[in-house]
Amino acid sequence: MTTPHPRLTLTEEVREALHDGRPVVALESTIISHGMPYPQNVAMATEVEDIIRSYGAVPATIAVLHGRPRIGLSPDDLELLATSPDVSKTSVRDLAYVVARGGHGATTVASTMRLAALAGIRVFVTGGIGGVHRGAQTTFDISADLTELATTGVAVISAGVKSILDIGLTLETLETLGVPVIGYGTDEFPAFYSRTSGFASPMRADSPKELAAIMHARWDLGIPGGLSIANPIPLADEIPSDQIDGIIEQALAEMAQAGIAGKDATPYLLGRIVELTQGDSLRANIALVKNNAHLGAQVATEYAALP
Ligand code: PSU
Ligand code: MN
Repeated sequence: MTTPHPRLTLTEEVREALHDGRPVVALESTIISHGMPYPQNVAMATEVEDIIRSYGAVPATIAVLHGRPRIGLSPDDLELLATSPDVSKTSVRDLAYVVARGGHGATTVASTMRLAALAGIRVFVTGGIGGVHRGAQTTFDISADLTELATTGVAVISAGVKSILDIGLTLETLETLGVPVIGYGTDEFPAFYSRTSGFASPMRADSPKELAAIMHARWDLGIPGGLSIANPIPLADEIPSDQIDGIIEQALAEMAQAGIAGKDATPYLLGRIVELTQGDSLRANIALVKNNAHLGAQVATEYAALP
């Protein structure tokens, strides 16, 4: 491990783990600041870090604070991200702007991947990735998460893509971009709240070891870019698609009515779905992130153990 990039601030715990080649798991912060309400957001962030530590791996939650990209955060940092209105949703487009102005930024999947890669972290756990929005034929709204997966070498563990997005077009775009999409223990691509989506998963793996082997093979072959590992929500926590689909349709219609678009679309929809499900979607969201943390810690451990 070379010296950390001078723009990054790493916690001691993360710096030592990377130096020693021990497993480190990156975590994003948009999910905290703009993906869940307080106080469930900070409770989730803390529990997820604890799950990763329970495997002997080190969590590295990533954000920009006072203009410094931070790899690993303190409990006070998490509280700030969970409560402050001065934290902007920061994708790759926004990173330089937030850094140069000394602001606070909650990083999306795309910018978290970029900063994780800069720090030398190869495994990243989140809830859901962004994708091709419904109606993208006219809005052109395609998340930078997809283009980042095409270029930055980090394995992203999510519970798939929720049906606020066009799942079919998202999978097609990932194929075009050369991104492997691997269902974990499933032949069907999962749809975040639901274990099923009606779309086949292009690839399948059944153990953390297999996943680590695919990561290793890709990068050993000199293929840049990341991998999307899709881990279905546990059965006990799932909201079946026939229950959630109508609510998603309603939230989408209300968003169109309100004229909300662009970077505000995903936070608006997530918040509205929590309201319309009276918190059921939030409970499912927290459960699936924790489930992904269990898998991510094991994948990072297997990957670190490779020769
Ligand atoms: N999906 C969720 N929760 C989230 C997000 C997506 O269930 O918090 C966030 C992630 O940070 C993701 C971002 O990278 O939304 C995508 O936003 P956009 O579509 O504006 O790129
Ligand atoms: Mn967008």
